[in-house]
Amino acid sequence: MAFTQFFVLAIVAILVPSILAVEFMVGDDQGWTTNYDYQAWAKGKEFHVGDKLVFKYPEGAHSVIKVNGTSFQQCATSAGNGILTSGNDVIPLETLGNKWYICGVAKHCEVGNQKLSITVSEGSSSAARKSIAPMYYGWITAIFGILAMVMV
Ligand SMILES: [Cu+2]
Repeated sequence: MAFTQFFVLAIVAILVPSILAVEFMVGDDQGWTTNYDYQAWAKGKEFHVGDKLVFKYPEGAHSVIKVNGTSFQQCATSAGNGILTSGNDVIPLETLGNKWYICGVAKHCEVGNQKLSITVSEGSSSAARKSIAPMYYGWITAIFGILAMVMV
């Protein structure tokens, strides 16, 4: 019995932090494609460490390459950066600063403007986070409290 409770609580403790992270569907309904204004899409959005970018597209139609600022400007697709091609590419934002992503297929970047640049900032300033974070710490406290009781 105690083990079952522990198991359930452990799962809750693992799942709850995922609520804090935001998953950004790049291009929203349009996904990752050509002739879409990704700068307009990114404008007004706040990206934080722990969030994720999801690039959705028909497999084989596009790709996602993380590049530096210079390669972004030039649409230069050097192989060393790693290329994602699954059509459902999830990129966790792990560090602060500017991130650049381009499509490596044909001239999608040059001609189709299939490129995205974002800035990952620290802190959690969005309203949603502010309301969720205290709830999360409340949960953790409750979980440890119940765990302590169960363990006795
Ligand atoms: Cu493409």
